[in-house]
Amino acid sequence: MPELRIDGARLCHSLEQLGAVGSYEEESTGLKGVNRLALTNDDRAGRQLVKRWFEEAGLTVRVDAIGNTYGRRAGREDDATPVMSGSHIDSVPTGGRFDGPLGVLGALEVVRTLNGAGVTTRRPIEIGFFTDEEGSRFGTDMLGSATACGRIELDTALALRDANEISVGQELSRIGFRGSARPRLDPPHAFVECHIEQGPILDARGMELGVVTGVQAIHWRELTIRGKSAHAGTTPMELRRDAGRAIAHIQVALDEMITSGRYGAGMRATIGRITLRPNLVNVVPGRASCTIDLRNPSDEAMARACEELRARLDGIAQNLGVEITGRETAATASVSFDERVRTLIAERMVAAGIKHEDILSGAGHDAQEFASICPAAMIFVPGQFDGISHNPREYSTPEACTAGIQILLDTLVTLANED
Ligand code: HGY
Ligand code: MN
Ligand code: MN
Repeated sequence: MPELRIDGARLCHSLEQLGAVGSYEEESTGLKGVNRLALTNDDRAGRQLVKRWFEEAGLTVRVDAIGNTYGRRAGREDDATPVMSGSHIDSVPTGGRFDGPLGVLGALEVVRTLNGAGVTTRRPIEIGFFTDEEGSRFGTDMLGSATACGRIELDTALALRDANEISVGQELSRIGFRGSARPRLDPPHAFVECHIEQGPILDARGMELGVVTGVQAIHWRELTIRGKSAHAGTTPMELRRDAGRAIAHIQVALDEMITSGRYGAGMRATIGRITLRPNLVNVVPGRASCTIDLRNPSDEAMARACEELRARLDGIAQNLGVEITGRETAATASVSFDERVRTLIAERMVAAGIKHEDILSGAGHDAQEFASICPAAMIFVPGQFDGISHNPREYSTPEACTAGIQILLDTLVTLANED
């Protein structure tokens, strides 16, 4: 087996090219961000570009009924169970160039390197990108990979609607990515994803890469608060039913739940989106909505926190005379990645003399869906500027990206050549 070295310049060039699709200039800084919201025209353009690259790399491409797009590289024993790798190319509206594309284009770089070396593996290798990993538009994260691995039924996924009541199914048809392949995957031999850490830990500890131990539990909720609009000057406080004030109380309740320590040091809560109506300076908001994103490494603590949150919401509604209704939009239990594959990854990092450590993922990833059907694991690449992500400042160095994808190649080739 010739020594296989990925082409870091080619990888970074592909990241630049894809990063230019759906790019925008952040007014305040002039920085280039990425807005490839799921199933928009920009997402379509990104999908078409990567799908063409898959075809140019000689892969057999298929698109499934939820828009997941796979490229298959034949193995010597082509009916052997494939080894898989991939991630997502949709972004949050204020995204960066690396979140998702590093895993998709890194897997493509592995294929391009094998092609260049004329190396065939025993097992087939399948690479892909999954629909709407971010959940920013249709409300639930890992939509495509969850459908591929069976956590979400296809019909449920297709029926999800965005804020304008447009469904996933309609948009997939509109952008030409509503494929015919069945979305439910047969369990692959293994699934490995390379992704940026999206946080400050690895860089702060001087680590070059991370071996991901698992993903923490995630719980998303959308709340609607109904009160009564009133004049801000003439309405005494005790007569108000202020929907906006309810959100302030919810934030204070979440703060108290976190600082109490009742749910462990790892508990995190975010109210990321707030809308007020009529949203005017001199009118008490009669209606409001907000999202709550809870994260916790412990499923048990997450369940207790959700329980207390429900009770807190009832109390706030009663005290302020408002109605609070809500729906859970995402709920994934904590996931542990496969010991054997993690060890295999760590051994390659040791052999390459790469400083690395184990790390729990704070963010959700497609690999966590695969953990329910096959041995799955992840490689983390550290980011600069405290690892900021979901932001135009998102940046990982070419050296870090190259190191991460080189380990991805070494790992995938080992897995694809084993019995
Ligand atoms: O929200 C997350 O953890 C991921 O970025 N979808
Ligand atoms: Mn991601
Ligand atoms: Mn993300």
